[in-house]
Amino acid sequence: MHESNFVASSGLDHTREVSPHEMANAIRVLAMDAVERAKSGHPGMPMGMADVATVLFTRFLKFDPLDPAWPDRDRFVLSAGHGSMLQYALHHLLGYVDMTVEELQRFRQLGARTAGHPEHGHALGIETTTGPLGQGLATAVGMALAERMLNTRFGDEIVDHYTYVIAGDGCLMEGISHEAIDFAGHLALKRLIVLWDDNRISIDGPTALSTSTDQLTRFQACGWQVESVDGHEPEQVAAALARAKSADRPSLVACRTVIGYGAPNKEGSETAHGAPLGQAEVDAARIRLGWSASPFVVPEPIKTAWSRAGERGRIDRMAWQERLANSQHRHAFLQAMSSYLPSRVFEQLQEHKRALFVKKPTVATRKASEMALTVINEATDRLIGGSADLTHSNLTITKGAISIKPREFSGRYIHYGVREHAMGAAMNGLALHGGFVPYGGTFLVFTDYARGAIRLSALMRQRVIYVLTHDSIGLGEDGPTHQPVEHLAMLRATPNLYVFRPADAIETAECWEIALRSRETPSALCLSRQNLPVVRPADNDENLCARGAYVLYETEGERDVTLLATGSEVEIALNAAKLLAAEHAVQAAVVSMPCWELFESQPISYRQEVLGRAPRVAAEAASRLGWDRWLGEIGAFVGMTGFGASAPAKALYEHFAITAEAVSKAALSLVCRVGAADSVAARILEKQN
Ligand SMILES: Cc1ncc(C[n+]2csc(CCOP(=O)(O)OP(=O)(O)O)c2C)c(N)n1
Ligand SMILES: [Mg+2]
Repeated sequence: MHESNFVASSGLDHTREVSPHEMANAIRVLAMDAVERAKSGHPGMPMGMADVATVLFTRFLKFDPLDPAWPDRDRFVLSAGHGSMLQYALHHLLGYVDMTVEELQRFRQLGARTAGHPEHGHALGIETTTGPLGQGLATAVGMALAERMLNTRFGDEIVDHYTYVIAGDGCLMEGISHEAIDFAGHLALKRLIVLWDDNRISIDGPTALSTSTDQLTRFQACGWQVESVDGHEPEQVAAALARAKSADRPSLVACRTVIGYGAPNKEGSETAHGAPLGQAEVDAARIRLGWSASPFVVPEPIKTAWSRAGERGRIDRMAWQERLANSQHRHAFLQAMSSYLPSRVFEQLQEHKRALFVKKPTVATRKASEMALTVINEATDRLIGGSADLTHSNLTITKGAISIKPREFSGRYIHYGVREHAMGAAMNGLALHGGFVPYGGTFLVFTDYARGAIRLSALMRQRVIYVLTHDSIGLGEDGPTHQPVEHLAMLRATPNLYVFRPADAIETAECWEIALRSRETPSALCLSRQNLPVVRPADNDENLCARGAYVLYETEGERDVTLLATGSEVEIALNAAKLLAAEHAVQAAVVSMPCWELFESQPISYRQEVLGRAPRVAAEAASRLGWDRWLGEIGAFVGMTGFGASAPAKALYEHFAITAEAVSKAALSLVCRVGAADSVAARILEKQN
């Protein structure tokens, strides 16, 4: 099949026409050489998709390697991230300055730009980190959505690009793909074009081992335009791409390919998927492809043809810059694309905080979040809200916010549907694309369903804000399926993620401020369903949550014990402190700890000052895991030891003994156990007499 691909490509005539197949062979050879040198990697996918990628990058994709961040470039997402050498080979051939041949030779080595899977920020032009299959596809939905929303705001003159995805069988098998295609199809999200590497092979062998879905029918049922082509016939691929570009909906192009194309003994089989081909097979493939050049060497005419392809976008880019320079939207567009939010957002939040000190509202922190959002969204249109079908529980929509609808992208609120994972990934896409700060809501317990995307928000250093309400047994009657226990620990274990659990309306406003200012860290705002009083005693313009933890209530004399708590349990800790003082003459300080990560980053002197030297008791209606970091050797913990139950919140707090009495009892027994007991005992005796 496709014998025309196997043509000699090392002739010395530098002026002759180079065929698309020869250009594709450059990708194939670089991919197999790099994997061979690294003794690790995936040659099959780049070799199979080389023809498709050549058509896309030489005839369709709008980009300029000299300005990889050009805002109106087309976005390209390699959702099948294991085929990373496809992207690295393309970048090298197209002239991305950082993708030198040395980088290809250092594929998968420490510190190389050519990481095992494409990582956003490691090399120019990598739009998103991929590898967890299906994520790229769902992230691309967010990018395509961002394009449409910005286009509505700024017009075709400035925003006019496409989002292309290469996805494999694995991406389409993953559940997240269904959330993503269903959602994109519903919105009629045109300009999103998925090229499916339909090679019918995955790691275990033929995909027939585990799936018999008719993918075209599935996509079609979700509202996509679909067609199928021979992925080794460039003209077929090009014709399909042209049709996809003019579709009024998202498009799937199923590209029938042969994995490991060109490797005579391994092509078409899973043996080409994820291991070096072996030198003998690489040599045989070279002969088959008619490629006599040494490893990592691309013959001159082919190299030149690729360089020319890399220059295609330059004129477009310069014309765009000219249009922008003369556009009435210039200033607004540049501001929108900057990662800094207007200062009025923070000024308004400060005003809001002052008003809260006066009113001292007793509200659930989810409500306090809505109050903060109302202020923020009035001050800027940069935030794009949403929820996974829990809008009125998460309180994520603000007054006047219009919803995004099919073919209508002027709104600023997204009904993601019951699709937590795709919501997280789409928010990553919105953030990566630029122009927006996405926030989206679900119940804290369902972060399990969005975990893959949350992890990538953190890894990619994106400002994505997760609004996670119903943050404990305090949600009550819905029961243990809905009551998070281990989720705070899971989120806190995730690097580069701020996990906020504010105690009242003031802390909530402060946490929102930090989340918005954190341009390279995503945030998880864990919020209560139940009402909570304002616990912050004194009016203070300083954002105390920014220190992660602070002393909310200090004892007059030396502390006997320090009570640590977050969120809804701060009120309980304060009551426990009162109880300890009134009934036992025990001096307890109370520390609110809305964000461990920020506290961890404070100078040790501050941490010591806050934590004090007295024994510590922590209260949090969640699992203990992680708390020992703050408790020290002799601390006590009041919280959950198993799953919750279905009952009114008050009954649950009693039942699971997360009460002021329980905290006070734990504190008392701790104080009696340690040396401080003598002086405390004396005071207790004195009181009793
Ligand atoms: C979420 C997730 N699960 C499992 C893997 C491990 N994995 C990497 S590639 C692959 C098979 C993918 O098959 P396909 O997309 O058809 O790629 P091909 O073999 O055709 O290159 C698997 C299971 C992964 N990367 N991500
Ligand atoms: Mg496959």
